Amino acid sequence: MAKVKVGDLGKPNDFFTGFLTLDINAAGTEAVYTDDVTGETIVLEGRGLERSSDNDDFFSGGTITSVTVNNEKGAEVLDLTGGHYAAVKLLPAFLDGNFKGVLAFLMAGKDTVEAGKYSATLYGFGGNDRITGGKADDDIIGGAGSDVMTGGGGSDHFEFTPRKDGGGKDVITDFSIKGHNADELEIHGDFSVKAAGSDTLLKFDDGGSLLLEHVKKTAFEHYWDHAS
Ligand SMILES: [Ca+2]
Ligand SMILES: [Ca+2]
Repeated sequence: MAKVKVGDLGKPNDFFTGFLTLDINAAGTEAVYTDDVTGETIVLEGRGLERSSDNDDFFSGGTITSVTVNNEKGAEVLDLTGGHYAAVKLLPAFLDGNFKGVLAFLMAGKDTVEAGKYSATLYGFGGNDRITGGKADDDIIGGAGSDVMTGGGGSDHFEFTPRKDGGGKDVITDFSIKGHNADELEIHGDFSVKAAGSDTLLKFDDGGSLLLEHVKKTAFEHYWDHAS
């Protein structure tokens, strides 16, 4: 289970051009990918980190336990701790899905994801995640698994896609329907609306559900009629 703090990351796929240089320290405990074009860096800590003899940019072994991503100005935009990853799989994940592919690889399990002081795009990816936005306006996308999401301050945008296999019981703890910090809900799929005490439960035709805590069914229906 990794703990992830996300700063001013912007759109993940704007990160890293693919022109990367890999440096590894002699002890095999720290490795740094530097983007030769932008100066952005990914700092990896772990153990037994080894460079592939076939390709300078690949690892041939080792375990990554923490990851820090810095932008072109050297500011930290993502900090991940408590992970356990086979280093050999990192660059293939990048080649497969750019930097978003790296994040999907790092965050495939059950994670806690938190925003810093900037607006952030917070992905949960696979696994049952706990995602918490900050004071600013955040984009929150839980992905697969059953995720618990809290927007925090600001006007947050939640994106929900039900899964065909019926998995995914998500919860939004602080969805705000009105006022100047009203949140937005973007839903891909058809659903029915049920009252659940003082909460509202959206049940999706393809399986899965989304619980909006502290939102009354009538208030949600009024909101959705105007939003869609
Ligand atoms: Ca998830
Ligand atoms: Ca927020």
